[in-house]
Order: sequence, then structure tokens, then C-alpha cells
Amino acid sequence: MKRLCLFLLAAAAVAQSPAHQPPGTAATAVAQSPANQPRGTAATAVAQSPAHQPRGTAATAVAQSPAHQPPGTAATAVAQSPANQPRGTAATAVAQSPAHQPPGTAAAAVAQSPANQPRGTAATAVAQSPAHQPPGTIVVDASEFYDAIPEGDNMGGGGPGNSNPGWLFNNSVLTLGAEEDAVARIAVPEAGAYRLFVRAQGAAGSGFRVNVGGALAEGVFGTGPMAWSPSSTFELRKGTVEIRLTNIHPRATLNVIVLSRNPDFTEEDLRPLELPEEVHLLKDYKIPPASIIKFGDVDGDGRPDFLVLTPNYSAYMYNNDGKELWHWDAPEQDSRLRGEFEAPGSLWDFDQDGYAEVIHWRIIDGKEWLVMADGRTGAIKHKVPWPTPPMPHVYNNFRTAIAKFHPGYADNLVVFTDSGGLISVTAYDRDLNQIWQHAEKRKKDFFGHYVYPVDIDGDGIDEVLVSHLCLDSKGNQIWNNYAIFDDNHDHMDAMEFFDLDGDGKPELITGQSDVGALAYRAQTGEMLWQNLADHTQQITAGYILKDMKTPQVVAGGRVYAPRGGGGLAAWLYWFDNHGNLLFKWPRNPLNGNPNFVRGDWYGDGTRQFFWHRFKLGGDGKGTLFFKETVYHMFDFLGNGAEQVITWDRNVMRVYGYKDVKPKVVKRDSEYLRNSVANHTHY
Ligand SMILES: [Ca+2]
Ligand SMILES: [Ca+2]
Ligand SMILES: [Ca+2]
Ligand SMILES: [Ca+2]
Repeated sequence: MKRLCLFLLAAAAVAQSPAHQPPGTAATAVAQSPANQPRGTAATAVAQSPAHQPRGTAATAVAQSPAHQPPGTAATAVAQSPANQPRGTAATAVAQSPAHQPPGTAAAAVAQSPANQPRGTAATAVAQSPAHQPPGTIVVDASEFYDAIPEGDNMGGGGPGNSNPGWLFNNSVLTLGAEEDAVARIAVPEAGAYRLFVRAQGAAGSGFRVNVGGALAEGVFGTGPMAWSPSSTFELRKGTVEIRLTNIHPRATLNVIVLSRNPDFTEEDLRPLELPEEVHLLKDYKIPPASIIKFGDVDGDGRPDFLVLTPNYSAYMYNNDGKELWHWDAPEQDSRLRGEFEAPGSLWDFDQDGYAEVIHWRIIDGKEWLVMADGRTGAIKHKVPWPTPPMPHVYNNFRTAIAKFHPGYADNLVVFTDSGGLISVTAYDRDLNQIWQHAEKRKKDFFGHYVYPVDIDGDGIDEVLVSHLCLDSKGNQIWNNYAIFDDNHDHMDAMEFFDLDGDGKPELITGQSDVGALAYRAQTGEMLWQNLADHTQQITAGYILKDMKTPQVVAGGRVYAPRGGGGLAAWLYWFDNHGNLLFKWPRNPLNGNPNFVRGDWYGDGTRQFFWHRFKLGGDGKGTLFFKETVYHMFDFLGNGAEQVITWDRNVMRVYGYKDVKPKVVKRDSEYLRNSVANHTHY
């Protein structure tokens, strides 16, 4: 989806045609737009055909949970993500992790934030290193060169010469695609004689040299297969030293540099030093190639289980131990069409018996069904026809989310379908009885990629947002923005709800493709500000930068086909709460299609932010924290903190703060809904 937006640029200007729609085709009652709506709202059914546009690539997305989550809430499942993402992480199932070994050092001691810190004050973080730093040894992984990454270099994946099936320290590389020097500045905790070691690979004709603190080291690195090369010894003073990769002949690849007072330091000595000391690998699941992963407790043991939906819409249900409980295989028919987009599904305990049900798409006897299945067995509890015109059709955006349309426990379901010409939002009760439907003839993606049930006016009942349209709990329109953004390419890719102006009410912050980053008054749809941020795909907001009293908005700006490598790249645009650009990070986009996740990593009540494989610091820069890109974040362990879930192809891992002090935190159903189940992958 997101990528499609790209070619859209071109097309951008296509008109739209709200024109005529035969009202009243509605499937069931309600919905439909109130009278005087600007152009093309209303009505229901009808199909149209946007002629599926050739989207460029697969889709990836990321999301985050609507609405800021009340700290201290609840527990179970959700999440999801897009399909096959071409992100460029090199080696996938590489090594494993950190067998921690606290050599008692500290160089990288993570500062923790004192309990009640005014938000914003972001954990006083002391400088962090993306690796353990045992006494007498400085580990400089490739990510330390990302901050000032030259245009043309990348972090691996997606280009010739980058594939490496073997172990990579931190699963992290710098591929030198440009001749410009790559530079990192590192801390030397104590003066002394340090021997340089370089782990790099390359091919005939490639290579680079290393300059430490202004002195050139012996040897040329990155000239052949991956090699661990001891080099010169340097007398270093305590303080900061510059490491410069120079005399570059592309495309050599740096994996890691070590400066050690131990002249016999070996490659094997590196193995236990991966990732920052505070990062603990907690779970490591092998999963089928996934389109999306959803979380929820289906077996009632209090621990989140997970549903893997494949690009074909097949469903595999696993318990918390990673044991398959059941699966349902989708037929081959139209699997290519389905595979271009994220698969729809949710886990939620609709009947409150303590066992989450599985909502997903099935095809039975040639017909498409919306199914609510017993999460333990896959047996169908309820099923109704999938709310879209009969096949054949396409599967542009099929999504599900849990909504709350009445006081008490949230047990409504909303289903969003963009099946080629007709886009609809359909609401159901806990038994899959349809409550209302809102449908419009619209071009692909006009309403974005996700449906967001969020209580924007604070009355305890959800409103429903799909891109430029906000509906109330009965399906009636509250506002729309069609007059401003009538082109389907201007859809909202990602939505975040956050109180930017401190009045206690959430604003709607969106990543809106080529329109950039925008903020709206969520209650009325009034636009507050807009600023460009490349092709804005993901967005978040919070008190992240140190010493800033007002919140920031951070947008992931996508760049297409970066520098020779092809594929996608992204960087961060930091804005103040009025939309003024503060700065960008890093110096050039990094390849990948990364998400934001955020949550209480330390279990101290402060919200930490992560993007791609990095934790964002109070200076707006990222420190590599994980071997894969982040996907979701919630209290997976039930220990009072929130853990980061990463996902890369067929590997899903859960990482947490190593020194968390476990505590019982009551996670209510709204936590489960907002922070676990309704997570989106944008
Ligand atoms: Ca469970
Ligand atoms: Ca149940
Ligand atoms: Ca409301
Ligand atoms: Ca506000």
C-alpha cells in the first residue's frame, strides 16, 4: 500500500469522481452520510473499479496503536503488519543472541529514568553503545556509522554483494556504496594502547582503509569473503576518537570494528557482546512467512498467543510457547491478488469467557466469509458473508479492528474492505450480527489502509476514522476532509492520536503520503498544520527530545529507490507541535520500511520510542537495539514493563529491558484493545 503511493505521484492529479451513487443500496441499515455532505459521500454500495493500479511493490506497513495508551493498563494481544516487506536487513536468522555476560563493565550503562519524571525528560540516558563494552575493549558496530551515513552507503540488504548467510555482529553492516569517507565518533573510556581489529567483506576490487584518531591503520579491508583482520595498535587518550573508513573502493561491507587492549582479541570473543547491555532477548519464534501477526490470549493462560496470517490469508494459530494449535489453509485461487496486501484478522475475547476468538477471512464452498472462530481449535463460532461484493474483486485494503459502540466492555467489530471501486466500513456486534455499514464508491486507497476506532471526544464511545472520514458509533458522518484531499493518493497512511496542544483532547496526526505530516483537530477534522516529509508513511508523537517542554511529532519519510540499491529507504523528520521542522536523522535515509513502536520499556512509567532497529534518544538520534526491525510493543511478559516485538520474515522475537523490576500491573481490556489488538502496521 504504501508503495503504491509512489507511482501515484505520477498520477496524482487524477480527479476523483464523487458523482452519483445510488443511495440506498446499503446492505443493512444505518450508515450513510448525513445530508449535506460535500461531494461524494453517502450512500452505499455499487462497485466501481479503480482498475487496480499496478502498485509497485509489496506492502509493508506499520502502525501503532490508536490513542495514547494510558500508562498502566493491560495485556494481551494484537498487532500486525504488512506483508512481505522488502526491508533490507541482511541475514535473517543469524545467530542468536546475547548470552549476556556482564563483564561488569559499564561504559554503556543505561541510565534509567527516575520514576516520576515529567514526561519529556526522557530517561536521562547516558551515552549508549549498540554493543556490550567489556573493560579494555571498545566494540564499534556498523550502526555507529549510520548517524553520518554517506549518500550511497546502506545498512545491508537489497543490493548486490550484501548477502551474507553467515553470522553478522548485531546483524548490522555498513555497505560502502560511495567513495566518501564514513565516520563514527566513539568514546574511549580509558587511555591505553588499543589494537584495531576489523571484520569486513567485499569482492575483487573493493576495499577500504581505517583511520583511527587521525592515523591510518595497516591493511586494506573488505577485499574478499568475510574476514577478521587484526591491524595496528593505537595509543588512545580518554575521550572521543574519530574512526574514519577511507580510501574506499565500493562496495566493501563493514560488519564491526574492535579496539582492544587485548592484542589477542578474537572473533569468538565478540559473540557474547551483541546488542546494548540493557537489551535482553526473551523469545525467539520461528514462524511461517507472514503477512501479519496478531496477538491475543486464546487459551486463557494469561499469556499472549499469536496468529500468523500468511500473504495467502492462510491462518496459523500458535500458543505462547510457539506450539501450533491449529491452522486453516486458504485456497490457491486468487492468492496472488490477496498476497499483494496485508491480510485481515483480529484476536479478541468477544464473549468474555476468557478465551480470545479469532476473526479472519475464509473461503468456504467458493464464497468469502467473515469468520469468528474458537481460538483454541479454529472451529467456527459465527460466520457471515464477507462484507464486500462477490468475487471476482481485488483485495486492496481488508482490515478488522475491535470497537466500542456502547458503554461497558468493547465487543464490537469493524471490518474495512476496499475491494476495487467500493470501499466500506461495516460494524458488527459480538455475534457478528451487522449493526451498520458505510460504503462509498471510491478509488483504491481513498480511505487509507486501516480503520481506527478511537474515542476522540472522550465520551467513552468510539468514533471510527478511515482516512478523511470520521463516523460516529452508529455509522453517521461526523466530519470529512474530502474537499481538501479529494485525490485518493492523498490518503492517510498512518494515524496517531496525541494531545499536541495540552488541552486534554487528542489531535489526529497523520502520515499522509506525499502531502507529508499533518495534524488535525480530531473532533472536527480541521487541519492544524502540514509540512513535507518525503513520502510520509509512519508517524508518532510524544515527549522524546530532552529539554523540550512541548511534544514532538516524528515522521518516517520514505524515499524510493535510493542510491543504486533499489527498494525503499527512510529517515526521520522531527517536528515541533506546530509542525516546524526541527531536524532530520540520520544524515541520509536508511534502507528499509521501518515502523515506530513505543511503550514503557523500562517499566518506570515513561514512554520510550523505537524506530527501525533503533531506540530513539533524547537527542533525536537512534541507537541500534535490535537485530530485526520493530513490529509491535506491549506487555508481552506481563511484568509491568512493555517489550518490543521484532519481526523479519520468518523470525519473530521479543526483547525487553534486562533489569526490569517485575511488578503486577493491572492491564484492563482497553489496554488489550488499544495497545495489543488494534495495533496497525503503519
Ligand atoms: Ca495464552
Ligand atoms: Ca471468548
Ligand atoms: Ca466518543
Ligand atoms: Ca489537544
